[in-house]
Amino acid sequence: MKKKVCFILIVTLLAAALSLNASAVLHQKQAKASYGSAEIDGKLDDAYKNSDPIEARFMSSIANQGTEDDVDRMATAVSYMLWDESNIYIYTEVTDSTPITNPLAGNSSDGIEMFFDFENINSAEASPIGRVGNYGELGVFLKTCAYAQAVGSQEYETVWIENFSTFQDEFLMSNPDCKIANVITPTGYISERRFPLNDELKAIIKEGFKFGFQIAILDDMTDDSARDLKITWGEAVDDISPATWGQSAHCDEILLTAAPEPPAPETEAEVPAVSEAAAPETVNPKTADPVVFLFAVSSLGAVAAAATKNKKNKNK
Ligand SMILES: [Ca+2]
Ligand SMILES: [Ca+2]
Ligand SMILES: [Ca+2]
Repeated sequence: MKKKVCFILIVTLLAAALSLNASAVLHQKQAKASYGSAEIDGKLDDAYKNSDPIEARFMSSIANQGTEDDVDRMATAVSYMLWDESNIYIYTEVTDSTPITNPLAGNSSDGIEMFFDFENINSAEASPIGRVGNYGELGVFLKTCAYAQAVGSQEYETVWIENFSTFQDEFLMSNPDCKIANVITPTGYISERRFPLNDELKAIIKEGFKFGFQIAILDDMTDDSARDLKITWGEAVDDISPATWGQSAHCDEILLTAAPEPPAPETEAEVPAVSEAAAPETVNPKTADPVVFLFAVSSLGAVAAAATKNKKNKNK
């Protein structure tokens, strides 16, 4: 009888564990994003250094003219995120050895895709293999083609992928507070951008809040407006890549933290008090020197005069 009870207990516990796992949000990695703000100018503000680096180095998918041989020279990136009461900021530096030069024929070229799952709905429960449809009412899917300005295709610099959230489509797509700075570098490009929070997000964006996030770097290696590789922060789960569109595109996790405390000011070493009476007299050399000089000259003069007088007296 005892054995039977134990068996039922184990089966129940196993079923509970499996059920918990099935509803778990698919987050494998976590990066801290510090409280702070930044100027959108393509330069790394000091505040970003308080956040964890988010490194995109996982080759998620090969498409178009891409081959396995291209993986050795794929683009890689490091990003830093900041948050404050009004905005999310993200700075990304990309190394891309195959920059494009031709005008763009679409938005799938050298650039960056970012996914923000603020409601953490990208769960295994929502879909057995991850994401379904969109990122909910508060989701954001934004994109930039980094060389858009340089190749005369400005319309692809800020790209909002529609129908991925109500928040993005209604609040962000024509919002003048959204800013972006793409800067071409000798080794690739830097992309810095910010987007404002709506009232619902302002209510939940706080220290300690966690949300789903993924970043994908698109690498066009043949200059034909068709990306060949996609490189992500997240890594494959059960052979399903974070960038397998329509199936997974799973998000990893951002944890919002406070800005670090400023270092305490150094305590000044105690200097023994010097009483006024004991304080040495200060001498101003600029004014003192001529006085001393005059005194010395007049003294010498007096001595010389006395000596001459004595001499004269002796001679007399
Ligand atoms: Ca900056
Ligand atoms: Ca490229
Ligand atoms: Ca290509």
